Amino acid sequence: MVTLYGVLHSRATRTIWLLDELDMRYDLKPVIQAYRLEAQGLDPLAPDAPLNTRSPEFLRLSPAGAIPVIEDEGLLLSESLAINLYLAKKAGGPLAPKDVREEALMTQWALYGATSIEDAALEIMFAYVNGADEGGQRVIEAASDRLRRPFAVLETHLKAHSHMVGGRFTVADINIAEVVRYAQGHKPLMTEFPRVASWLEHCQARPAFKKMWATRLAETA
Ligand SMILES: N[C@@H](CCC(=O)N[C@@H](CS)C(=O)NCC(=O)O)C(=O)O
Repeated sequence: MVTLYGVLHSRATRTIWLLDELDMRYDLKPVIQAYRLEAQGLDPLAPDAPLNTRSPEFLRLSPAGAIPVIEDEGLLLSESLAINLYLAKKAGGPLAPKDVREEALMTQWALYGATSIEDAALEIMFAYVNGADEGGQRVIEAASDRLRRPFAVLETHLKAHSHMVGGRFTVADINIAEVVRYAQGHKPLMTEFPRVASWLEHCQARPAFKKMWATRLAETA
């Protein structure tokens, strides 16, 4: 069985969504971000601290000190988008690439999401989490400016294609949806890209996303 280290308030969401889509059993071992403990005034290295991204035991699994990480039959793997591509390929079926060309396209979109979208989208999400005050609004505007070009790429792609790859819902949709989601709270940006917005809503209407989201909302840590 796959062991997944992480919490739902992290990029582990994308792997949990995929695991449920694949109906793959997994064991979730909670590992919280060290910075979240510090924000609560706790020392991540205190003997009674919960397992966190700076715990020596966790750093043995993830030298980068980042969640999510999976352990599967002796394979230790980090980087959420790579984890998802691996799990989809291992499971096979419609979410996986059907050939090397689809695999190449799925890799292309995962890298595009990570390098051209994720950072700016996260800035928007954190600005809203922190109350979107005047400084936050400036961050949101600057991040939106950086996202207009990659979102236009997605918009053009989704005008011609129902999904990211292969004309069906795949791991590529999960990987891009989970990166775009960070900017979803900024409605003025999303309304500029109606195809992206409707594709995202369609992805998020899937039972596996809803299950993951309900679990995330219930997470106390
Ligand atoms: N590119 C990595 C990023 C992993 C990452 O930064 N994870 C955050 C949580 S979403 C983390 O563990 N931060 C640890 C910390 O800052 O202590 C991935 O996609 O897995």
